[in-house]
Amino acid sequence: MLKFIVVKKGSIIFILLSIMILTLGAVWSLSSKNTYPTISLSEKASDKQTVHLVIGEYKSKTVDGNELEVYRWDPGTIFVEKGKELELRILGINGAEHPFYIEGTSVKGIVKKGEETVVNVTFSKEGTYRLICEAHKILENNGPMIGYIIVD
Ligand SMILES: [Cu+2]
Repeated sequence: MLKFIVVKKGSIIFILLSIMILTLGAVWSLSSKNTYPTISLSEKASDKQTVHLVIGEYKSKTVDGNELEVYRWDPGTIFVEKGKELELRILGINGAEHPFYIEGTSVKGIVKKGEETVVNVTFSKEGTYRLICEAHKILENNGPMIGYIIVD
């Protein structure tokens, strides 16, 4: 047996108004002035790309009391455009000093605790370049402190 749902004209108007209010609310909340883009949308094609990194540390103890410690670039992987100048701004938070180089380039430097080190590099070839801290290259030296620069 068929059942018919009787909807009054007033109910339809109420439902349509509710949908409209919800839609307007969603649009308003998404366009809130307190948000900012996570990428630099305003950058012109010719501008350099700036990436901020910090040096952090993970620390832990095993059940038998051994301390584990590793230094990290944060973020550990960055994406950059081929042929566009990259300004890398690295802030030292954990660890006294981190002498580093970028594999496949002549870029090298030192990041010290509480200081920001700035290096500029332009990659002309696509690929993955490793940002390596010479002091913390391997597990035995509180590493691997290796970051990845993906050029595309
Ligand atoms: Cu290091």
